[in-house]
Amino acid sequence: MAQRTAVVTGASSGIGAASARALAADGWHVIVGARRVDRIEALAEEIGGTAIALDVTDESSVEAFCAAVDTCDLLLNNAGGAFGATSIADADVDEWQAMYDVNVLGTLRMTKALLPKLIASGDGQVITIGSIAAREPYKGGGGYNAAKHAVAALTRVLRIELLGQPVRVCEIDPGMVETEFSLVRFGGDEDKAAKVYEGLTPMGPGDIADAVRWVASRPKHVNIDQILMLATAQTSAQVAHREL
Ligand code: 8X3
Repeated sequence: MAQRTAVVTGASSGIGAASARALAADGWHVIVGARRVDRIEALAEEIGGTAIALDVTDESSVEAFCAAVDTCDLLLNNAGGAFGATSIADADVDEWQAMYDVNVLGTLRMTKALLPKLIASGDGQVITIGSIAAREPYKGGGGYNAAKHAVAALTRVLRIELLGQPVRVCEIDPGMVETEFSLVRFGGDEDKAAKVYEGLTPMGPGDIADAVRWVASRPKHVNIDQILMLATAQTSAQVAHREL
């Protein structure tokens, strides 16, 4: 059988990079996309994949990226993130706009552009990295909760609309994973970012990559619809046991 191709967005770090490594180890040819080209080029070299510049918030970048993808059997929608943790009263509309653009419209752009190739695969899969924030509103979650709830809605609608087509759809919703996520959310403030994981063991990118590779390797007649993954030390977005 010809080598199968996976596209991973947001592959320059964190869950995206770990998933690209895991999929490559399972025999996939992985096309890694991100804005930070130096990082994805190094990753592609390491895993025998292909690096292509990608900004999921930019229509022409998505178009150029997808035009360079000949075949696609798996799309991992991983690019996304949170910007800020302010209350609704103090919400910054530009931050909300940016979160909507990268999380929701980024997932939409990529999925829409690659869908014909995923269908043509005869056994396509879309795996979207959501979040506990897609299931549970929390204080300071505002724009990120709204965006990730929308990502979940998009993913679940896609599953319904593709019924009868050869494309499986899965949503993986992680809780605390130590990546650049909190650093980005808090605008580079390392102290604030470190506090999120203080006194507990968060999940690592590799833990989520394990789920991705497991979902990706189920047989064609099995669709893993949704997975919620939390660190053992948390029972919801803001309830955690910390040994301080
Ligand atoms: C990241 C997890 O708890 O910050 O998606 O929303 S959380």
